[in-house]
Amino acid sequence: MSDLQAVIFDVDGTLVDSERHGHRVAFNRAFEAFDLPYRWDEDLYGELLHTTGGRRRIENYLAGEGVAEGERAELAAALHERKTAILEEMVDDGMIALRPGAERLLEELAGAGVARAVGTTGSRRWVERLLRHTLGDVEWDAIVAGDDVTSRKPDPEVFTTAVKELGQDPSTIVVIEDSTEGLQAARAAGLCCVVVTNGYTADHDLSGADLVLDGFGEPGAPATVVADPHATGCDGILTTALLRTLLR
Ligand code: XBP
Ligand code: MG
Repeated sequence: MSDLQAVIFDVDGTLVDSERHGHRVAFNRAFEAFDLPYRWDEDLYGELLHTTGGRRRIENYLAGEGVAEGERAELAAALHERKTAILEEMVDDGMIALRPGAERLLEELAGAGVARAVGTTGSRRWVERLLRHTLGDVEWDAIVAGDDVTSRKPDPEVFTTAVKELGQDPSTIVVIEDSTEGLQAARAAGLCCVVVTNGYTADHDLSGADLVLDGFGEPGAPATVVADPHATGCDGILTTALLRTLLR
């Protein structure tokens, strides 16, 4: 039975509940700055989130709005550049906060000698700023962002890249994700996956997860186990006292 050696954390929706009042607001402010009429309300954004990667999300939306193909790519890139700058300001203003229990889990993993990594579709520019701003003293063993891969979740490239950088046996690694796309990416990379749901992903198809929780929990306020399917035989590491106790 291999022991837990590393945890790869997703960012958006997992370490931080950043989409509804973070990214979505930044996208809308970018549309406004370009005098465009588009506004993504909370419900629409929940649907758009199934396209991972903000620039692709914009480009696909512009296609739906009838913007000509030749113009779409350039406009999406310019809008995404502005959105990223706005998000960096939101990070600096402390508007993107850690989810409850995330910092404690990271500290206790470090105390147990478990390596910690990040595997996100988000852009490195704001990801590194956010990690510095919220978890400045965490020494990450690997950070893989959307810029570092050619294919985004549910493609496994983010996680296969993180596994390479960690240099650990995949059977000793757990991914913590929030969404169906992230879960599919982890499973396609052959990794165990724990899902912590949020307002946007509680109704996602999370079949294939090894454990589904409604958050990280805090001492005295444990997370609720939404599903405990042991779907992929990761019991060898999921039942380690550390992970089970911390995540329950
Ligand atoms: C979530 C994403 C990202 C963010 C927006 O990433 O799909 O695209 O929605 O960030 P994850 P960018 O859950 O993998 O952290 O605009 O920088 O893409
Ligand atoms: Mg996510």
